[in-house]
Amino acid sequence: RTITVLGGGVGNARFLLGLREYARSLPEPPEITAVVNVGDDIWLAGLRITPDLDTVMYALAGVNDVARGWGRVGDTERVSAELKEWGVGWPWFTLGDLDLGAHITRTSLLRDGLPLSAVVARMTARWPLGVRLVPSTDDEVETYVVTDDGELHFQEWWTRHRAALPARGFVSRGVSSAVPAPGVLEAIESADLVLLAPSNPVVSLGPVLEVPGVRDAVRQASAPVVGLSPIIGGAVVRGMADQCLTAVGVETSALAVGQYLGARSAGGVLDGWLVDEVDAAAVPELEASGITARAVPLWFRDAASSAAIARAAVELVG
Ligand code: GDP
Ligand code: FO1
Ligand code: CA
Repeated sequence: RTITVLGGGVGNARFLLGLREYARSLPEPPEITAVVNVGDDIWLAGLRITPDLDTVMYALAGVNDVARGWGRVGDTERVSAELKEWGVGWPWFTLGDLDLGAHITRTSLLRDGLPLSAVVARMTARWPLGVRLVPSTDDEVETYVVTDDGELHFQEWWTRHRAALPARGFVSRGVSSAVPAPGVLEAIESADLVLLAPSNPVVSLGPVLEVPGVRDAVRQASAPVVGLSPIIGGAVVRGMADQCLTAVGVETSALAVGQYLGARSAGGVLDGWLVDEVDAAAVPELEASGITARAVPLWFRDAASSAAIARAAVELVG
């Protein structure tokens, strides 16, 4: 059996930890492939930074900074302080010393001519992750935020402005000529189950599905497609996804996000949608829109609760 997961950074990483845990408890563990968003990626200080891929890689390797949600645990910022003195990079964007090892390695391999997917395969081989990571595309497709004062890179809007500048929308620069990375369409088409992680639906899942061919592959997959709500009780569990939802006119609720992704039977991407217990009232309305729904605890608290969430997602649509 094979399971393919689409997602972004933190929400995706937490879910994948649970899915890996659950998979390992099965007599025949499925192979897991994660197709990861590259829309947050950026060139900074001459280096290619890939936040969502790194967040997932570090979390699965057990070397991530759990409290902060990005970068390496126990990292230091000596080089970053020097970059500030030199006036290179962004003063509000910290590249940790250990983290810089990854950015230098990635940039070096890219400059040798390797596509990003090959770079990710090389770098993730350092640890036994138990999940194959694939970028959604090898092309540079970066998310820009449309504001009243023009467009700015998603990373500047998110980290410098903490998503507080009113956003009118998001654009994936270069997406129309992008192609899915090798293995992406195959992973979706040949999977026994496709899962949408509880990721930011607008700037994590959105840019993955927007790569030409990916949304159609999900819509036409022979496997069931099941998503997990990143919204619990009308609030984002962490982060600023509510600002992104507001910008695209979607209410911050498990029901609205499920309907935004939509039933596959009605032009969307979902067969099933898991919501938290506190959102149980949304289940009948979701089912009326053609989405199989169930309410279960959706907070990733520890290995056991995360594995139980993964199991509920795997078992939602038979
Ligand atoms: P990012 O790229 O780092 O922003 O991470 P993702 O896009 O993969 O996921 C971000 C989303 O994860 C946030 O909007 C949160 O709502 C969601 N999230 C984080 N922790 C939890 C959790 O414990 N349970 C659920 N259901 N969602 C979570
Ligand atoms: N987030 C911050 O809020 N401040 C930072 O200085 C910062 C640095 C950073 C460096 C590498 C990396 O992979 C991620 C980093 N992040 C930082 C997280 C990142 O900006 C966002 O949380 C994600 O792109 C949203 O998914
Ligand atoms: Ca992200």
